[in-house]
Amino acid sequence: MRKPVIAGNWKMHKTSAEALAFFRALKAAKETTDVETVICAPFTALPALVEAAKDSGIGIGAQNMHWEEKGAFTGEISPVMLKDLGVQYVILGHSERRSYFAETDETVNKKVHAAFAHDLIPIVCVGETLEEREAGQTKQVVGQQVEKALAGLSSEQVKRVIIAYEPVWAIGSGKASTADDAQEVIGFIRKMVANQYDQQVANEVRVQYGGSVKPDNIGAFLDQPDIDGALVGGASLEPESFDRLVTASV
Ligand code: G2H
Repeated sequence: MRKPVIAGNWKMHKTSAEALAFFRALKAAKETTDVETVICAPFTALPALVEAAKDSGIGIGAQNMHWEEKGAFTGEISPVMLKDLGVQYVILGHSERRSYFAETDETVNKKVHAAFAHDLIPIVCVGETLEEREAGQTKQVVGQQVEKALAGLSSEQVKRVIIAYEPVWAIGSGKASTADDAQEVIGFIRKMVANQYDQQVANEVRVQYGGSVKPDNIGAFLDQPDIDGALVGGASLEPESFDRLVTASV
C-alpha cells in the first residue's frame, strides 16, 4: 500500500512571518497520519518552518538546490545547507525551472543523486508541453524525462523517489488534466519503472499528479489506481485550502 503524498509548492510566495502564520492555522494536515504532507517553501522561509513543524508530522521541502556540496556557485544553495537546516524533501526539475532557468534532464539527474547522497527525498517533476501533447508525444517525452532523471539510481533509491507528473499546460492555468488522462500517463510511468527495475520497485514508487489541483478535484485524481497524491501550487497557499486537500486525500 502506497501512502499518498500531498505536497504544497509555494513557489515564490510567503515571507517567514507569512509562512509561520500559515503553519499555525493548519488543522487537518497536523492531525492526519494517513497522508504524508509536505510544504515546499522558498529558501528564506525554511528555517522558521522547519522549527515550527518539529513533531508535527508535516515534512518541509525546498524547491531546488545545486548538486555540488559547496563551491563557487554564486546564488546557489547546496544539499548540505538544506540538510543543515533540517529540510527533508526537495523538488527537482519543476517545469518552471526547466523553462526559465535552463534546468535539463542531466542537471536534474545530478541533483537527484545529490539528494540521496544527503538523505533528502527528491520530488522529481516531469511533464509534456501542450505542443508535445498535441503532437502525440506525451509518453515519449515523459518517458525520457523519467528515464534520464532516475539514471544510475539503485532500486532502493527509486523506491524512495517521489515522481510528480505535471503536464506543463495544466500548471497554474486552472485547466487540470482529466483524472483519466493523468492515470494513463502515470500508469505508463509505473510500467516503465517495472521494465527498467522490477515490479516491486514499480509497486512502491510514488507518483503524484500536479497542475491546477484544487480541493474539489483532488478526489478524482486519488481515486485512480496509480496516482499517489498531488503536488499543488496555488491551492496550497491558504491553510484552509491545504487542510481540505489533505482531508480529501484520506
Ligand atoms: C504545478 C503546480 C505546483 P498549480 O506547478 O507544482 O502549480 O497547482 O498552481 O498549477
